[in-house]
Amino acid sequence: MFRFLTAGESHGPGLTAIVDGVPAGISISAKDINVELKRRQGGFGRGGRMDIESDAAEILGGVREGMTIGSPVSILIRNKDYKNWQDRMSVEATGKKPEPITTPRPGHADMAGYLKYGFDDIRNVIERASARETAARTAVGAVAKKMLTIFDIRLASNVLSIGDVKTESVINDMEDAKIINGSQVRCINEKASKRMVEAIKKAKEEGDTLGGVFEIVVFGLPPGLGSYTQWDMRLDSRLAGAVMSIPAIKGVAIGDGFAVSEKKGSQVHDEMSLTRDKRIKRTTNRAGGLEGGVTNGEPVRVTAAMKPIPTLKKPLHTVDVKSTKEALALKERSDVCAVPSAAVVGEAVVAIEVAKAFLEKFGGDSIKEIERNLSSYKEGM
Ligand code: EPS
Repeated sequence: MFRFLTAGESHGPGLTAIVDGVPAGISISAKDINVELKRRQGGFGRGGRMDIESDAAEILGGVREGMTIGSPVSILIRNKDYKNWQDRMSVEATGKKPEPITTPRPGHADMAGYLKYGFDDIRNVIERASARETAARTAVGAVAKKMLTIFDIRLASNVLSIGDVKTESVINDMEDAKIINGSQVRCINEKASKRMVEAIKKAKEEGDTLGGVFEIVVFGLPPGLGSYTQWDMRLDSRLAGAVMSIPAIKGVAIGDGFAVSEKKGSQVHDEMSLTRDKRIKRTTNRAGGLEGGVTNGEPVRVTAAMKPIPTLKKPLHTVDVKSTKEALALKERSDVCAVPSAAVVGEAVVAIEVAKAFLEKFGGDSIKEIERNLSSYKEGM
């Protein structure tokens, strides 16, 4: 079973991930992971922290001579910023209690975490709830992507809106991914990209933040991943859960999502016909590649809505939990918009779920074994 855990605080020494169930025989290097880490760090609207960090993975286990060996893959990403935070984030006891944070930001995990764990310093919550954790998940996603690429399964993401600036342009093939990588906001539509950048600039001037919508598309999936036989085997629900677990995501849709509720059945379902060589084809993919929670051979399409980041330069009203007086929320350095980064994280978490489902269906301890299983499945189709 492909599974993983991450650990680490945003301003602590670093982030770690252990990925278990990685088949033997995948060629991987820190460089491969770093490409994804760099993509995640980019995007117009990121704050000062990204000028400090240049995320780099160190692989500490599970890889020998550039190949996975079936053992757990262990990854470390150091936080460069830790050196500036040792007074507040020391792992070892210093005897000097850092000044506690007592003004929770509405919309952040601050208040919920403070109540849940009974802390007197909200810093303990901020540090782990921070979206910095997604760097570790992006690294895990890079391992999943490396495996999927062997089987010609590829992923791309595209920003569909930032604030009220929207585009209808969606990803049609992997060629589109190249255009998107060239956009400052990871949006395929050049005009919309420019307007999105302007919207972020304006929000920054106003001391505000912006959310948005992005899509993730997976190409090359064989039919039959996931299962309708149990609720927790349905791949659509697993993908939705994985994408919803990215900080600030408030909505996830598969295929045409919420829009299908307004339409008639004849306008929603993807009809089947035969090609000249008698293969079954679909003319539309409104289902987003999933029927009954199982891949149907069409590209899988997931869309996610991200709320604006809750750390505002022009802080919101809150209550100081120590003095119990009304106050202004914590004003920390932060991003103005992280939708393009979240889209890259979306690719990672979708890659992880797809890799899990792929290994459930074709699983083996080595890539060679998986190749045999896949080709025998395809022969029987
Ligand atoms: C984040 C706040 C900012 C972001 C951070 C997520 O960090 P800082 O407080 O250090 O300025 O930059 O994102 C990352 C560090 C990252 O790697 O994505 C938050 O509160 O969630």
